[in-house]
Amino acid sequence: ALSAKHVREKQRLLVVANRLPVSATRKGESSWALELSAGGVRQFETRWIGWPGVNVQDDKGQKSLSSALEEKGFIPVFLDEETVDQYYNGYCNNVLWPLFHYIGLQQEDRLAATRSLQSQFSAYKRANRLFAEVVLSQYQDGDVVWCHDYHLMFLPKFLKEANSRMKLGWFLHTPFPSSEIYRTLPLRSELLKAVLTADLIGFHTYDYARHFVSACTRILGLEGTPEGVEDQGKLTRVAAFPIGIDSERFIKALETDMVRSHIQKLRGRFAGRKVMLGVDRLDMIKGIPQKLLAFEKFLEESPEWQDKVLLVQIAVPTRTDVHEYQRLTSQVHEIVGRINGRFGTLGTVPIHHLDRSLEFHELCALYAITDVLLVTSLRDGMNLVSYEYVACQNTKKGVLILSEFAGAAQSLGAGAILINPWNISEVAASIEDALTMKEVERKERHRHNFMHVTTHTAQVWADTFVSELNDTIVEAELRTLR
Ligand code: ADQ
Repeated sequence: ALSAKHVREKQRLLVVANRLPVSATRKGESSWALELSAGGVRQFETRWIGWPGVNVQDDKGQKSLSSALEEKGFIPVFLDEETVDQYYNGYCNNVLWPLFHYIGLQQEDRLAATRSLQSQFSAYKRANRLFAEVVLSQYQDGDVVWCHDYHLMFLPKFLKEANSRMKLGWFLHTPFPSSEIYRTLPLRSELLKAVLTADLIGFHTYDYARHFVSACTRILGLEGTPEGVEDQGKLTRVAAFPIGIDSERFIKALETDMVRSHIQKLRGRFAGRKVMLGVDRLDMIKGIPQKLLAFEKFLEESPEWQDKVLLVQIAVPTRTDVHEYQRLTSQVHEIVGRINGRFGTLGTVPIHHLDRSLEFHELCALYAITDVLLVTSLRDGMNLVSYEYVACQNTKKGVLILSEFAGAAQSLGAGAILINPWNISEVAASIEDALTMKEVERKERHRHNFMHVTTHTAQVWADTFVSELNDTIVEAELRTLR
């Protein structure tokens, strides 16, 4: 018979991301209120490692927050303000984020940024080292480690240097740009080599994976294979793992009294008009000005719709301290003001624009009553808002207008109306098509999308990535035995 020590315990998964999926508020010297927002991976005991999003420098604060978090399986990485500024605001958000989204920072901004690049890059590495130290303090033999996103491209390297047998995956949530864009990054090779130390590298789409492999072949001179990238006989697997949402959570929420009564309220408020919706973080990549201009063009060209349709645009401000983002906010406000001035009446305005985030029940109700969702991202890793909308549309069967530059276009393309957000006339025409689409067609398109969203869930995504990571290791071990 097996003795107790031979019975295998659940394998552990360490998920490492810049931000812990939690928001922590200090209530006293040693007490904290935590709001959690994370699932796990089915067959694993999951631990989360990341920055808690608050600046805590005193010992008492760090100790008490650590123990509050650890009870929930969260391990904090504390970063000081200087590091957050240089690593997070600097290298991550001002260098990698725009580059990965093909955002041409104005020449002069990019030139000015070049001067601080080296110190930001050092801070980036320093922060990645801090993450590595915390991961190593938690790591036990046999654990699987899953690193996330562009904030942590050095983490695989630091971890493998400390323990070459660690099973290690890295997933990018943003697009990976064409190698012709990527190669303009001054420290392009170091970053690529660091990521390549992982055993499995994942992207949302095949295109992003292909761009990454091209960058490795063209910049590092390595060999790209259908499996991934090969360097002196060592293969790093590269593949697409499209993310999903917890669709059940949305579907169940629609049955609750809170969401139902909210739906009634919204229906009353918007009675007699078709509702179009946009839900985005107020970010350059989301194409909010383009969306507004397309809506304006539609109202101009289809005056019969002017008092029969409205656009609700929810735009959560992010990075409000950054100049470019302030400029975007004013630009959006100016366009909204102009359109409402042109097409509004004493009774109502065509655009309802909110600069804030919504509670979950408000968001679900809004998704449920919406006739047309407008996603006009100029680049977007995936875009989960489009998935959430589909999950909430089983009754109404509304239409999704989706940018071809969102990763979601690869998965929801057959059910959505795909658009190029830069072509304002095309988007305006698509709005008309969406508003007048016959029910049979709406049902058919929705059926397709709903099937995808409810089967390709976040859970399936995580399970698939992690089990592929496990298989990759086994294959590599077999190869070395041969
Ligand atoms: P994001 O750029 O944040 O994510 P997205 O995938 O659309 O974009 O997810 C946004 C999330 O925030 C959604 O769950 C949405 O409900 C929520 N949200 C947005 N606006 C909100 C509001 N006003 N109120 C409340 N909630 C709001 C990054 C990449 C994406 C990629 C994801 C996941 O940029 O391309 O799909 O990671 O990998």
